[in-house]
Amino acid sequence: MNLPARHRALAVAGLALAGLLAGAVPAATAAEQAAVAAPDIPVANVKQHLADLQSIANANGGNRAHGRSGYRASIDFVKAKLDAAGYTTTLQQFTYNGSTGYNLIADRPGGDPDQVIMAGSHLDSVTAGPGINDNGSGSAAILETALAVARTGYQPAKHLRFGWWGAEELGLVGSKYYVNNLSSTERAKIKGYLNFDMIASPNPGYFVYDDDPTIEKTFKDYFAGLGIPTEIETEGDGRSDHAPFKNAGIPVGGLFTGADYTKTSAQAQKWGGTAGQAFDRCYHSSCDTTANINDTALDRNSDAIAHAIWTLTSGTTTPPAGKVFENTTDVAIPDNGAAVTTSVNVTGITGNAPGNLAVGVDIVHTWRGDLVVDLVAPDGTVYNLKPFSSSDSADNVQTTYTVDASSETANGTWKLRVQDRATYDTGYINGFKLTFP
Ligand code: DTR
Ligand code: CA
Ligand code: ZN
Ligand code: ZN
Repeated sequence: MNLPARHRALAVAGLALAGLLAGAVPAATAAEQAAVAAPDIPVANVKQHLADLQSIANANGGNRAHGRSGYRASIDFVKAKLDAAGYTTTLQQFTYNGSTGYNLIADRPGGDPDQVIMAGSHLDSVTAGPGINDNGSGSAAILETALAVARTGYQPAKHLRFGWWGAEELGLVGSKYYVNNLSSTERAKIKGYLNFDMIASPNPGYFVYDDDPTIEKTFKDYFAGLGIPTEIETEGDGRSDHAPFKNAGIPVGGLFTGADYTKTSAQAQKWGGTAGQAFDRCYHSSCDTTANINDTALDRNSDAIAHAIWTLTSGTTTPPAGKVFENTTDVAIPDNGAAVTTSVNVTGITGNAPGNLAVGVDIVHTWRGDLVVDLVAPDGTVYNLKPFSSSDSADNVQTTYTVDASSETANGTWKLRVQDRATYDTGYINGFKLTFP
């Protein structure tokens, strides 16, 4: 809108009044507020949780291990944030090696109680150090995702539950205790468990657990949409907290960026980083501090976690039919400036795109009338999704467009192009998603 902010309110009032007189100015319809892609998880927030866990270790003998004060302080830290965000939290106690251990379970009120989707991470460290990658990274990422569910007001169709496990380093003690103490009825309600243990290794790989195919596909399609290759996690099923769930017959999945194994030259070719060096040289060491985190891996995996939780808790028992290619990296839109783009790399689709290509657009921007939004096909063909409109004062473009892209080859890089053509309102691209039937 090309009016100074101080005049905008008057303009809006004028339009509203005109609307009342001449039929209401159309507010965004429910269809226009169609289901929004999972939000971008701000990596700065995740890093702040890691800094807080580092401070806790510093104040408690340098670690956050089972039976030590640093672990209970970590539990209290996470619980306080979840209580404040409206979660129903439960502290489950157990004893191991003569010390009291704790699992923290957090339930999001609502959703189908007979269909539970659970995400978990172990919160304990080894005694040698603060355990920021192992496993502050997983714990902080699911904490921020839980806070994002509350922040956005997302209402999962299925019941969403989170778990932070104690004494994983001593043999998956906390998660085993939790699963063993589920009644058969409660256990049968858990339709999926997602595990996140070491998701920001400094020399990262992008590994996806090859257990439940639906969960695996959800993660692999997400990374494919970003053009990031993944590998199957092959270090062994028994190596983290998904094992007790899998042994109980619950579908499991998860993400991993590698521990003390060495990155090969082929892996360094596809992911960058250093061949011949461990994914995490500080594994189970005192140097596993906030300096032992790869921010890009933390960001990508946090966003992948949110994508999976939004997808798997939606009304369908499987991800949307077909292949989804999505990018949730934020892109700032310059006020009254040059167009910006975000893209997805479509692979594995034979032939042309469909006549009903679903284009999910999520743009956070005041006075959306300023914006022109286009889909640009791999060959450069432009499909206008939204024209400039001097009178559309509503905020945000969060909807799914259907485009006849049948003349386009499906595979390749598709772009969402956005330009702000008036001053005084700003925003950013929050997400772009293509769904092929
Ligand atoms: N046992 C985990 C680290 C670990 C090793 N391999 C995997 C595979 C999948 C997840 C985690 C791991 C720990 O030290 O916490
Ligand atoms: Ca992010
Ligand atoms: Zn460990
Ligand atoms: Zn771990």
